[in-house]
Amino acid sequence: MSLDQETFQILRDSVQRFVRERLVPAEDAVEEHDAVPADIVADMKELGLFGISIPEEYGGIGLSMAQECEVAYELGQTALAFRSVVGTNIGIGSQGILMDGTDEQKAEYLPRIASGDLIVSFALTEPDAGSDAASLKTRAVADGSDYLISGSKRFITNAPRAGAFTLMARTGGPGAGGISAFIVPAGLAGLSLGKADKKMGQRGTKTCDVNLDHVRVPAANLIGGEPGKGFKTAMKVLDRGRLHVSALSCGMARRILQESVAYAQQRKQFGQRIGDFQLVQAMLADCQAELLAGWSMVQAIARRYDAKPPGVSDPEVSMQASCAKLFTTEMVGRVADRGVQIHGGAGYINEYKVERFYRDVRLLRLYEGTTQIQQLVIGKQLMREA
Ligand code: COS
Repeated sequence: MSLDQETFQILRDSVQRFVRERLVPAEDAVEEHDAVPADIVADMKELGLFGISIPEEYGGIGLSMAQECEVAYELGQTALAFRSVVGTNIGIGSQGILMDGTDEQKAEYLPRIASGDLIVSFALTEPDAGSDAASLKTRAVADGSDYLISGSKRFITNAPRAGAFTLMARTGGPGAGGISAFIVPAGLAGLSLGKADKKMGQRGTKTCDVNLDHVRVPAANLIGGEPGKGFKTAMKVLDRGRLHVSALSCGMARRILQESVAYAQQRKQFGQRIGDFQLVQAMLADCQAELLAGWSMVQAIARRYDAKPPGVSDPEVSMQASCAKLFTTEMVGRVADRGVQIHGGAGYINEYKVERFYRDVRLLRLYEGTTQIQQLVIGKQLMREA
């Protein structure tokens, strides 16, 4: 699946323009009000951003992973809350349905996800199951032609906006093999949301708990129609998501570098621009080199991801996606840290973009698998290959 290069170029240019002309000027409002304005969400729909990863037959744009990464790179160059609005529809919320759903499930849900009329969240994490996802406790018990689902999900991105959840619950015994994935509509009786999480950064991004008390879900909503496959679905979705987050990290690194160069150009100390000092140039140079390394890595691995059959897991590619996430999310952390350093005291003041970005990027090393989980995935695969 991919869009022809010429049409893709047009799309990428529009996204670039949209980021520059619509999103960057709205960054302060998002920071102040902790919300992405509704007219911007409407424009995102118009641009087709909710459906970039969904095939054209379901109303999406049908980008390849490499193309999706290019778009994520552009969206990474502004406050990360904007990307978060479309992020779950593009990635972790929709992809389980696309990869492993039945034809009926795809036909019912994907067109509305692609248009942005339905926001879909990914509900894997629980109060006691974060990195150890296979230990999740939410239970789905068969009851006639339904399942009754009970449990609690934590830090669920876009839950307050969601019309449906791709939700992992235990239908069988302990461990990964006992987990199934369901499409759970948000309005069902017994489903309730916790209070909004107050986060360190990424203001405007909405997360909260999702609580389920005997929520009756038709068996037809079991993704793929077969129980016990949900953990693998979640892992495949995360492989993709990790590449997307890597591209996003590179985009944000680029923005922070631009902010830092601009500041170094105008700020004067000791009678000259601080950008003329070699110690400042060294920090800028390290940012540039690491950004180039990260972005080259993401593009190469995204092409390898595209070369394998869609929806099928390849342990080597999964390992490489983890390498990308490990490197790029740590890299943008270092870039943000240097960005603050270059700005000096101003970098600690909220009016300057680097102060916010410094807080925003901290999450990149945590969600869709911490750095340590990426290390485990990489290490395990290396040992397996040996
Ligand atoms: N694609 C497809 N299948 C995968 C897979 C992948 N990327 N990774 C693992 N699997 C399969 C394994 O092959 C195994 O299948 P079999 O039982 O048939 O052999 C099964 O899933 C269990 O795998 P494993 O034994 O490796 O599972 P672990 O419990 O050791 O967990 C980690 C593996 C730690 C990597 C996993 O739990 C993980 O990614 N945790 C982080 C979760 C996360 O990212 N959370 C973020 C929240 S979402 S924003």
